[in-house]
Amino acid sequence: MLSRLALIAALCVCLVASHDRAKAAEEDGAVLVTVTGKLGKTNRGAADPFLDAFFAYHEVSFEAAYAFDRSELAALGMEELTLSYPSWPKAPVTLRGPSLAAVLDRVQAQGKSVKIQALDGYAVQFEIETLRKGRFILAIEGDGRPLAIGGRGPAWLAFPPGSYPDQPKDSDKKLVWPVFHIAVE
Ligand SMILES: Nc1nc2c(c(=O)[nH]1)N[C@H]1C(S)=C(S)[C@@H](COP(=O)(O)O)O[C@H]1N2
Ligand SMILES: [Mo]
Repeated sequence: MLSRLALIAALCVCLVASHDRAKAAEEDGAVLVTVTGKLGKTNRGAADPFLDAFFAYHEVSFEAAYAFDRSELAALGMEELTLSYPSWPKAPVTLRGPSLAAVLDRVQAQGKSVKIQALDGYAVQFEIETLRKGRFILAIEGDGRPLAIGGRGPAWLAFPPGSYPDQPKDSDKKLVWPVFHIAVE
């Protein structure tokens, strides 16, 4: 009797394990955004001089960092922002992604400001206080589709007009697209 129970238990363990593998294969796990700098919590080690070539290209080095894949960003809670700036096409764009505040909380950000950097090297700086007060999201979805590389993806820093002190009413210049790196300073 006992051995039959043990067999059933072992079978269950195997089934759960293979289910987890299937799930892992479904979520591709590719990192979209990496947070570096003054963090209380990290989930990866130092930049690899060979494999982390794009960080090296941008002269970004780190001993530890927090790497977010799509599912981990989504798990922070998807906020929705329907946005339009005067220079944009007439139809507003609906963007979804976690709030910057949620990202900063997850990594236990300990600095005063953050630099948000795009693939082309374009970067903007914000006081953490400003990010926490406003409606800043790290959008990973636009009009129902994942933001793609070649488009505005992997992530787009989005916020409505009037989100930071002295933001000109019509200016979307700090809405950084192809975001891949956030440095807490
Ligand atoms: N990565 C990246 N993001 C960027 C920029 C850029 O050059 N590179 N330009 C900024 C500026 S100056 C503006 S006005 C807005 C809108 O740029 P677009 O009109 O090229 O979409 O994106 C901002 N985000
Ligand atoms: Mo601009």
